[in-house]
Amino acid sequence: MLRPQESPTRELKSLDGIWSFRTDPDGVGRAERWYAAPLAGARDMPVPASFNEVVPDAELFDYVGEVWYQTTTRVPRGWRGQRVVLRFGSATHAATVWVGDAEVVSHVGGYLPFEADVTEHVTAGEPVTVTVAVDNRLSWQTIPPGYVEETDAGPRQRYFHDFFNYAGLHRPVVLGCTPHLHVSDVTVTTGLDGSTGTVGYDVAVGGGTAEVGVELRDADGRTVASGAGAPGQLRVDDVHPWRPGEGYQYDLVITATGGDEQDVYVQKVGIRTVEVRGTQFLINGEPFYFRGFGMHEDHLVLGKGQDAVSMVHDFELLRWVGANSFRTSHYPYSEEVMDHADAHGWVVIDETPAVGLNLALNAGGLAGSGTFSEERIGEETQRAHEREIRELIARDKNRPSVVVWSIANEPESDTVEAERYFEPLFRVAREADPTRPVGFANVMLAPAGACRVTPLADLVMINRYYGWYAFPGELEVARRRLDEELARWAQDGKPIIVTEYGADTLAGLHALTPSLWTEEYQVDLVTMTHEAFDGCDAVVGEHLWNFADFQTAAGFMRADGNKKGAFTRDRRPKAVAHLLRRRWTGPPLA
Ligand code: GCB
Repeated sequence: MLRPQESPTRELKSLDGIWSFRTDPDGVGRAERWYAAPLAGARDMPVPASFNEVVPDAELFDYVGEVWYQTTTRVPRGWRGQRVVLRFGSATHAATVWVGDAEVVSHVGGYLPFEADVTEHVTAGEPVTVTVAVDNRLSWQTIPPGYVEETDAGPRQRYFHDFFNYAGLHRPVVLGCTPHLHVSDVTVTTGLDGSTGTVGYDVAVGGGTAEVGVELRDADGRTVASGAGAPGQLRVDDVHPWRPGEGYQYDLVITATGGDEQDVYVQKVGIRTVEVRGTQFLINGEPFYFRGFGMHEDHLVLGKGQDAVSMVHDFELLRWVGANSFRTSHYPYSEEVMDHADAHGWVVIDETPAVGLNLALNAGGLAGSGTFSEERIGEETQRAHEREIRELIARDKNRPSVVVWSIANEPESDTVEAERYFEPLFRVAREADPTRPVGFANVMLAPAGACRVTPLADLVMINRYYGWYAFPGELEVARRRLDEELARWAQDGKPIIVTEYGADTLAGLHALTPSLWTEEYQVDLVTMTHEAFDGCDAVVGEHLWNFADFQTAAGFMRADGNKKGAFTRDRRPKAVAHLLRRRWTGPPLA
C-alpha cells in the first residue's frame, strides 16, 4: 500500500477539519445503521486529534467502546474516470469505514495507516459521506494488550503500558485519485561504495500490466540515473549520501505505462547504509552514537493528534538540545513525523505498538502471572503482533531515517514461553526487511544472562532505571550495579543502546540534599549514568526517558502523568535539558 500523493497523474483532497462525532456507549450504532443518515445528536470533533480531552467531560475522557465520526465532502469533478482511494493515517485502535451506506474497510491496530478503494462508491463532482466507527478497546488479543473490566460505575479499560489510552482519528484523512493502472508499491534498497551509490528498486503495479521506467533526480532536479523494468538497480556516481544531521534525498520518479494509461509516483530515496559490526553501529560505514530520547506523541488537549506546529517545535527542541536520534516509543509515529526525520537527517529506532506484554509490570492484580499463555497473550495476539511488524515495515521500509526495527518494549523476556513467542517474530521482521538490524527494548527484570530474547536480537537495547526504580537515592550503589550490568552485556559482543534511563522530576522542585523528584536529583542521576556509559565501549547510544512529561492512566505512581521529561509537558526545559545540551553539543563523543 503506497501513501497517496500529488504527482502529474495523482491528486489529493484532505478530509481534515471538523467532523460530526458521537459516542455509542450501548453499542447500537451498527445495528441502527448510523452510517446511513446524518449522525443524530452529534457534536463537533476536530480531525486529526484524540477525542478524549477536546470536551471537558469525564465521560469522554475515560470512554470505553466505539465512537462514530462522520463528514461529507465533494469528490472533485476532475476525478471522473479515475481510481479513488480513501486513506486514514491511523484510527486508534480499530475502525470500520462506510462510504454512503457501503462498508468499505475495517482495520485493527491503532498506529498504522489503512485505505479502501472507493471508486465504485463515489461519483466525481458529487457529495459523499464518510462514516467511521472507531473502537478504543484493548483486549488480550490486541497489540497493545489490555482488558475491559465491568465495574459498578461502568466499563473501565485496563492496560499494562505507561501512557494514556488516547484514541480517535489521530492522523490525516485523505481522498486521493490515481489512474486505474497505478504504481501500487515500491521497495528501494541503497548501497554505498566509495563515491558510488546504488539504488535497487522493485516496483509493483496494480490494475493491469505496465512498462515501468524510473529516473533518479537529485535535489536540484537533475537526472542522475535511469532504468527500465519493474525491478532494477541504479548506479549513482559522485553520490550525495543521506547522513545523520543531513537528510539529503533523491527523487525516484517511477512511471508505469500500459494501454492508454500512465501513472507517475515519486519515491524519496536517501542513499545510506546501516550495519552492526562487532560492538559498533555503523551508518555509511562510520561509527554512530545515538543521542536523544524515547518520546511520545503527546500534547495537552491534542492528545496523540498529529499537528504541524507541535511537531516542528518538538524537532526544534531536539535540535536545540543536540540530539541526533529518537525512538518512536511505544508505537509507530505519524508519517508526517517520519517525513520530517527523513528530510532532516534524524536517526530513528522505529517501534511497533507491542508494549505492555509483561504482567510483572503495571498489571495490578494480575502482577506476576504468566504473560504468554493461551488465556492471556497467546497465538492470536502473536498473529496480531506479526501483522503489526509487517505493516510497520511495509509503511517505513523506504525511509532512510529508520535504522533499527524495535519489535517490542519491555516484554517478559526471561521465560521459555517468551523465547517461543518471539523467535518467529524476529524471523518475520528479518524476512520483511533483511537490511536493518532488529531489536527490542529489554526490561530491567531480565538482565544479561537471564534474558532469553536479547540473544535473538542484532543489538542490545536496554531500559535501565538505576537510581530510580532500583536503588532510589543511592547513586553510588546504583553506579556500581550499572557498571557491572553494562560489563556483563558487553560480553555479548553486540552494540548496546540504553533506550531508557531517567528519573521523575517535578519542574521547579529544588533541594540542597539529594532528594527524589527534584531537578537536582535528575541532573545527578543522569550525570552518574553518563559516566557509566562513557566507561563502557560497547555503549553506542543514550536515549533519555523521556523527551517531555506525558499523560498516563491515573494511579498512585503518577501525578498527572509521567514526569521523567527533560522538558515539561508544555515544553519548558528542566535543568537536565541544559546538562544534555552541554554534553550533546560539545565535542563529539568517543
Ligand atoms: C519503562 C517503560 C516506559 C515507562 C517508563 C517509566 O521502562 O518502557 O513506558 O514510561 O519505564 O517511566 O516507568
